Formats: sequence, structure tokens, C-alpha cells
Amino acid sequence: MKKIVILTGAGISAESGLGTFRDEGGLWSQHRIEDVATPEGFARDPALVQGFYNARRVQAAGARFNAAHAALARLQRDWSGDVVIVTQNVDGLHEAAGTRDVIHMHGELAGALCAACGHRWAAPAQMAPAEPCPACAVPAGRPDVVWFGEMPYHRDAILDHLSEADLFAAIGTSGNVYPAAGFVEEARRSGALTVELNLEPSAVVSSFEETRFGPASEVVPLWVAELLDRAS
Ligand code: BV8
Repeated sequence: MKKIVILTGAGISAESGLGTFRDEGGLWSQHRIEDVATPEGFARDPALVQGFYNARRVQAAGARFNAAHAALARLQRDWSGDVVIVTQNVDGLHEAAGTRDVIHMHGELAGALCAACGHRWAAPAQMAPAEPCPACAVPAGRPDVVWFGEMPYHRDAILDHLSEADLFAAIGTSGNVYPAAGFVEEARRSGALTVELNLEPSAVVSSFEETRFGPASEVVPLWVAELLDRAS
């Protein structure tokens, strides 16, 4: 098995204390998706949306990576072939654990984007409802995250990786959001083995050949150790 492509979701950061979206008390139970994760919601109430992301940016900055993030960094370091991590998460915990070239398909809390001129810069800890752009000065700064109805980032690169995958794993994602939830089908089309590592079955569990259930901090290190032992 040469190339491994891994998709991660909020579940891999749950044990680092970062909220998931759809679990009990999750982020979406506190806010309506339409109000905080759509361009229309931002246009309607920028203070609410900036407040939602400011709180998550502070929380993410104070979080520590967990054993699951560390295990994926170990796999990328010790595996003989390519290991590509595509994440739906906007926290920086994969990078903090040492994983390189993480593909953030839904953007990053650490990034700011100007809705007027497209300029990107490192987001301040707290963004104002009318955040001035350092390049064009228009107060149109927003979190550099992909909202519903917006095109995810790095789509072509991700599809290329999936077409070359020998093994595809989805970790800590409920399989509710597309196009990410459809990646397993892309991987199967290119003949990859597929495995789901999650606390409970996802909405697309039937697409996976193998499933391993349990907390990521337990299941992922075991899975990585087995892969590396088998290859040694
Ligand atoms: C697009 C922003 C097209 C940043 C997010 C009808 C049918 C199908 C699709 C659609 C439809 N209507 C609209 C769509 C498209 C829409 C979509 O999929 N909607 C869904 C809700 C139906 N998708 C989009 O709009 C996407 N864009 O399609 O563009 C386009 C085409 C041309 C031109 C323009 C546009 C954009 C989607 C991106 C939205 N942004 N986030 C942020 O705020 O973070 S989505 C948000 O939810 C996250 O980014 C994440 O990606 C996503 C999914 O969440 P998960 O990561 O899966 O987390 P969740 O809480 O759901 O699940 C956690 C899992 O972990 C659970 O399974 C749980 O069991 C598990 N878990 C918990 N604890 C642990 C654990 N596992 C292991 N260990 C633990 N300890």
C-alpha cells in the first residue's frame, strides 16, 4: 500500500476539547447553521458571526493536539509512501502535532479573508464586525472559512489525491456534509481500500469496507501501529 489519504472531521479534535457540530450540545445546537455558517448569515449579522468564530478561534488557540493527531503525524513520518491529510476542521491541531502539508478544505480559523478584494492575512484573535482589510481598507474582513453554499478549497488537488489512493480513511466525521462525505466513493472508484474510524457509524458508513468504532485517541493510534507493524 503506497499512498494513504485521510479525511478528518470535528470528531478527531473532540478529545482536545473542541466542540463538534452535530453531537449533543454541539456547535450547531447553540446556533442555526444558516445564521453563523453562511454568507447570508454574515451579511445579516456580522457581529453574531464574528463573535461565533472569535470564540472558536480563542478556544482552538488554547487547545492541545491529542493522541489521534499525534498518531497521524507519526504515520506520515514513518510510512514509506505518501500520507495526505485532508481536514474539514478549521483548527490547527494537525499542524501542532507535526503533520505537514495539511489540506484545509474548509479553511482555517487562523486565516482572515477580505470579502471585497480577496486579500488574505493572519486573523487577529478577535475580528470586529466591520474588520478593515489591511490591503484595501474596506471593512469587509471575514474568517477565511468555507461556509455552506461556498466552494470548498483545494478541490482539484483533493480529487487527484483520491484518484491515486491505495487506502482511504475517514476519521471523526459524521458524513453529513458534501463534497467531503462523497470522498469515500471517489476513493473506491480508484480501487482504494476504505476504512471509517469514528465514535459511531457515520451517515456514509455503508460505503466503507472496514469500520473501527471508539474514541479517536484510542482507535487511531492502534490503527497506525498496526499499519506500521504490518509494513515493517
Ligand atoms: C458546496 C465551516 C457547492 C467552517 C463548514 C443537499 C444534499 C447534499 C448536499 C447539500 C444539500 N444542500 C446543500 C448541500 C451542500 C452543502 C451540504 O453538504 N449541506 C449539508 C448540511 C446537507 N455543502 C456545502 O455547501 C459545501 N459547498 O457544496 O459548494 C458549490 C458548487 C459550485 C459553486 C459554489 C458552491 C460547503 C460545506 C462547508 C461548510 N462549512 N464549516 C466551520 O465553521 O468550521 S461545515 C462543518 O460541518 C465542518 O467544517 C465540517 O466539515 C462539517 C461536518 O462536520 P463533521 O466534521 O463531520 O463534524 P460533526 O459534528 O458533523 O460529526 C462529528 C463526528 O465525530 C460524529 O460522527 C461523531 O460521532 C464523531 N466523534 C465525536 N467524538 C469523537 C468522534 N469520533 C472519534 N472520537 C471522538 N472522541
